[in-house]
Parts: sequence; C-alpha cells; structure tokens
Amino acid sequence: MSRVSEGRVASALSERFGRAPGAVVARAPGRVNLIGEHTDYNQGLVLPTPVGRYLEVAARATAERRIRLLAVDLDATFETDLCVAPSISRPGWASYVLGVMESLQYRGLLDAGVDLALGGTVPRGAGLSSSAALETATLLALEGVFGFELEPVEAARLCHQVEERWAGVRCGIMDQMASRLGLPDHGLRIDCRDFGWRQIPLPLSDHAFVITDSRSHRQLSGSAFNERRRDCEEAVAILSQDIPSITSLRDVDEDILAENADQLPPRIARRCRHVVAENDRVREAERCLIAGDLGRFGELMTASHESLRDDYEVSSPRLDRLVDTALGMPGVLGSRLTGAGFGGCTVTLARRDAVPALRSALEEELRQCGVADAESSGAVWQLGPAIRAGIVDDGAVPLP
Ligand code: NG1
Repeated sequence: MSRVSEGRVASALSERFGRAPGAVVARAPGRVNLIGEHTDYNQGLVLPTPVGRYLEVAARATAERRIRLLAVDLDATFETDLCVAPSISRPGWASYVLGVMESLQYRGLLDAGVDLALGGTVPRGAGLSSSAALETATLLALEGVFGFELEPVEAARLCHQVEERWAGVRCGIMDQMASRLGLPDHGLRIDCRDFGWRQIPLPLSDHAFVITDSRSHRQLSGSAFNERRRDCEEAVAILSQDIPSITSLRDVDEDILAENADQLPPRIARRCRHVVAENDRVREAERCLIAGDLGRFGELMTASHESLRDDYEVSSPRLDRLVDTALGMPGVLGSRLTGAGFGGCTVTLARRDAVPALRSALEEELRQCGVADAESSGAVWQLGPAIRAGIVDDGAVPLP
C-alpha cells in the first residue's frame, strides 16, 4: 500500500500534535439519494449513489490514555480522556468521532490513546451525508490503526447507532451503508429491513445527474424529521391493531391502506401513502436502470418529489422552485429534492448536452432566491466521478 492522499489532513495532524510516524488516512464519500426518500427508517427501499466529495480522517495511536481531535477546516480542537460516553460535553463535530470510538471501546477494539484529524469536501447540512462520511472515515482509519476489519454491513450499523446515540437523530441506515459500500457509477439498492444490498450500474453515457444546493440548510435533530418518524410509528400502531403482522410501514401496501382508510387520521394517511408508493417507485426505478430506461426513471424521480411535497410535506418553496425550474428546461428527464428535505439539495437527471443551460437556469433561480454567489460558489454541479470508501495511506511511509 502506498500513499494516494495528498496528505493535507495528515500534515495538519503532525503540525498540531507533533510529528510521529504511522498515521493511517481513510476517506469516505458523501452520497446523494437518487430515489427512496423517508423509507429507510420505515424498513423500506432506497437507491443512493456515492459522490466525489468526501471526508478524510488521519489517525494514530498514542502512549497517553487521551483522545485529541482536530477539525482541520474549522481549526478547532477537542481533548478528553480515553473513556468516552454520550454525556460528555463536546462540540457537535466531535460527536461522530467520539461515538465511533465509544462503540469500539465497548467491543474491546480500542484501548490506547488516539490523535485524530479530520477534514473534507462534503458541505455540512446540505443533505449529502457529511456525518455518515465522517463516521465511516473515522471507523476505517481506526480499523487501520488498530488492525481489525469489520464486515461492511456491521460497520454501517455501528456508524448508524452513533448517529442515534450521539447526534440524537433517529435516521435510517441508508447514509452509512451508501458511504461504506457505494461504488462509483453505481446506484446502491438497499433493503433497509434485512440490510440486503446490490450494486446497480448507472447507464449514464449520454446523461448526468446535477446537484443543486439550495443553500437553505436545516437542523435535523429536534426538527420535523423526528415528527415524521412519530407519524409513521402512529400509523403502524393503528394498523397493527387489526393486522398484528404489521410491524413497520414495509408491511403495508396500497390495498391495506385503502381498506383501512377511515381508521387513519388524514395527515397519517398521507404519510403512509408516500412511504408505500415510494417503495414501489424504488422497485420500478431499479428495473428502469437495468433496462436503460432513463426516461421512466426521470418520471419516477419527479413523482417522488410530488409525493414528498404533497403527502410527506418535507419540501420547501425554494426546493419546489428549483425542481420546477429544472423541469422547465429542455433535456431534463426528472428532478426531486434529495435527503430529508426542508432545505438541502435537489437532484436532476438531464441529457449531458443540456447540462450547461440547465446549470445557468438553476443558478439564476438561486440568485432570485437571494443566493448572490450561486455561480462562483459552485452551488450547482454535475455529479462527477465518485470515490469509494477506503484507506488511502496506511502510514507506513513517514510524511516528508
Ligand atoms: P439527509 O437529509 O441526507 O441527512 C436524512 C436521513 C436519512 C434518510 C433521509 C430521508 C440523517 C442523518 N439521515 O438524510 O437516513 O432518512 O433523511 O430519506 O438524518
């Protein structure tokens, strides 16, 4: 193994905490979800793909029983005793790293001090899963430092528990599986009930996905996200009174919804309608990718957005404007919000030759929404080559 990282994060680690050999550097990508939104925590189906933006973590073991952390892009540090628990006060960014360390300590896999630096290119709070990328890169780096290797789904589940336990977000497993397992040029179709997954090649020779960062970011914990989860749990509680085999919305289909329509309060019924239809859309979307039918795939993306807007009620006026603008442009096959909603990004499928005009139109729309630097700050970008999670420097060669 050699060094393929440019070494920015590892250099910062040495500069801040002192030179010592043996820092392992790992990277993990953010992800964009192509279709299957708000289904992961309902044991449903999702189809994300990794992106080229990533989090990088450099870590090394130390003789002191301390943990020293450096967030390179924030120029912030945090230090604590080796034994960590969610009750300690810490900056938000440190939660994800400490959470992974706590899980490893619990399993007896981390029993020495650690110096760790992190940095990267995934924008925070934009719906591209910077937190899952950080958890995944942290775990991979520590696997390298302490010489063990977790099975990928087990690794994703460990990172997912960190999100719930340390960040208080009751999310599903999609982000962590996409970051750990995602392959460039492939969608990752995940069954969030049994964690089964398969890689679906994306037939994108003449087409591309375009991401638009709405620049309206959201706070997830304590937000409407957890309210949506509670709505889904209420639906399961009501429906399972008559049909005890229903343990999640995955067990519900259109017929069950129609037969029980009068039992569900209208808001809860709308939430169910979204989840049930979205699972069907993911099934069909997978078939479209395999058949190379991007026209229908685009229609499913747009239908997903409409359902998120009208039934799940997680869109925003700005996200709707961005989707409508995209759909009004020539060569666009479909467009939708991606991630939890309430802000964050949209994803649009377009012919490659239509992308320059589409990008200009979306930048103009953002400017009208008050994002003056939409063009110069790269708020609209074509999904380029993704990266794959892994160790990029095993620390064997000392830094110059
Ligand atoms: P984003 O908005 O990308 O963080 C969130 C959840 C996912 C999933 C989607 C909705 C977190 C960290 N992730 O994604 O698990 O539920 O919303 O499909 O909350």
